[in-house]
Parts: sequence; C-alpha cells; structure tokens
Amino acid sequence: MIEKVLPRRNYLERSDAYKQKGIAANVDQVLVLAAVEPRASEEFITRVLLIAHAAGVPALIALNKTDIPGTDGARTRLRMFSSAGYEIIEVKAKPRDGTLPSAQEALLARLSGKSTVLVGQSGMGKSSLINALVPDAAAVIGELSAALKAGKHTTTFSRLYRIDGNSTIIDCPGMQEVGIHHLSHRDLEAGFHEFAPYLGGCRFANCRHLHEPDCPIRTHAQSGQINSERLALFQKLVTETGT
Ligand SMILES: Nc1nc2c(ncn2[C@@H]2O[C@H](COP(=O)(O)OP(=O)(O)OP(=O)(O)O)[C@@H](O)[C@H]2O)c(=O)[nH]1
Ligand SMILES: [Mg+2]
Ligand SMILES: [Zn+2]
Repeated sequence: MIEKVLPRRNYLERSDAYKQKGIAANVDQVLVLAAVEPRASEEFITRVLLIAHAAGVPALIALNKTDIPGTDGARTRLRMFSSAGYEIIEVKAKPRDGTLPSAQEALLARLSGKSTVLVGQSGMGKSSLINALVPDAAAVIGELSAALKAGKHTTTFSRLYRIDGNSTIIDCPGMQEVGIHHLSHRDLEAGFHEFAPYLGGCRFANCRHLHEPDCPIRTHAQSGQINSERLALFQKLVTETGT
C-alpha cells in the first residue's frame, strides 16, 4: 500500500541508449559489493561509482568472501579504488566453513543512521550480507553456477530492510550492466575526483585525456600521482561512450 510519496532528493539510475532504469531514490550512500569469487569486475565497480557520483550520492566498497583463497589477489585489484580515496571494508557474509559472519561491526558503523543501497554483480553475496546484518531478513541466497563461475540472479526485486530504528539497507537484484549513457564527459571527469587538481591544466580546453599533448592527467598517471589503471578505465569509458 502506498502511504505517502516523499519528495525526491536524489535518484540513482543507469541507462543505455534506449532506456533509463531507476535503482533507488533518497538514499544516503551506495555500498558496492565486490567478492573474491566470482571475481568482481573493476569496470563494473567504476561504473557504479560514476552513477553514484552523478546522483550526488557518496559510495563505499566492501570486499566479501575474504575467507577463500584468492583474497590477496582481490585486495590488490581493489587497490586502484583505495588509492583514489574510496573506503574498502572487508567482510565475510557467509563463510564457507560455516563460521559466523565477520567484520559486521566495521560495516554496521558505516551503515548506522543512514539509508544505504547495496549493489553488485550477481553472486557477490548481497543477500547473504543482508541476512548477516538483519537477523530476521531471510533473504533468499543462490548457489553459484559452476560452469559459468557466476551468480544465478537469485534476487529478482529490490527490497528495503530495516537494520535498526534509523538505518536501512536495500537489497537489489544483481546487475549485469551498469549503463552510463546519461553521463556527459564532464560527469565522467568529475566522477574520477582525483583528477580534479589537474583539470584545467590541459593544453586544450576540450582535452579528453586520451592522446592529446600536454595533458597533466596523463603525465600524472605516468608519474604515479594518479593510478594508471584508473586512467585506463576512464579512457576506455570515454572512448566507448563517445563522450
Ligand atoms: N565462501 C563464502 N561464500 C559466500 C560468502 N557470502 C556469500 N557467499 C556465497 O555466495 C553465493 C551467492 O550469494 P548471494 O547472497 O545469493 O549473492 P547475491 O549477490 O545476492 O546474488 P544475486 O541475488 O544473484 O544478485 C552463495 O552461494 C553464498 O553462500 C562468504 O562470505 N564466503
Ligand atoms: Mg541476492
Ligand atoms: Zn587532458
């Protein structure tokens, strides 16, 4: 039953050339869930960070399944995000050996008093994390496909759960694509907020930081002040979206 429609203070959306898809509105933050296995895609995470930035919503990252081998490799792959200033919280929502979930305290502290939307690829353990945070949630958890080494899109609709009196979290279906068609070149640039000190220093006012000469974004990536993997993803997205 719809009781009341509140004014919209923000709106998180993704889009392709044909349509926009709303993810959530009026949230305080986005929690992007990555996992050791299935291997989280850095491009996926980057795209979520971009749509969050464009919606004016802060984002943080959690790495799940830190009980399984390969955790070190996953940590290394996520370093590009911590070097850009994003907080990464390690969790074990549903350890394989049946031990209790861990690192909930650090995460709960970040979720306290806020409304959070939890997004990630299928199989990262979003619903498992909901169950660990909200004892009576009973969110349905899926198996992984052995053949595809991927999630099976178990969650099919978004649902808001109450963690306590003033904290909520929304479980979403796993996303395959995070389209950023609604973002301009400026939105992309702004989403890579570590570029900010160097913007304006490019020789060309309309520099896209791809191959142009005298581009401080590129020279700072060469000298290490900007993470070069971040710049490579920025360039890939700029080229793909034609912005
Ligand atoms: N080893 C390990 N496995 C986990 C952990 N958390 C979740 N899993 C497993 O990951 C698989 C997928 O979990 P779900 O919670 O259904 O993943 P989801 O992100 O909600 O997936 P969708 O609803 O399809 O988007 C299940 O087999 C879980 O048991 C963890 O901390 N460690
Ligand atoms: Mg789920
Ligand atoms: Zn430039």
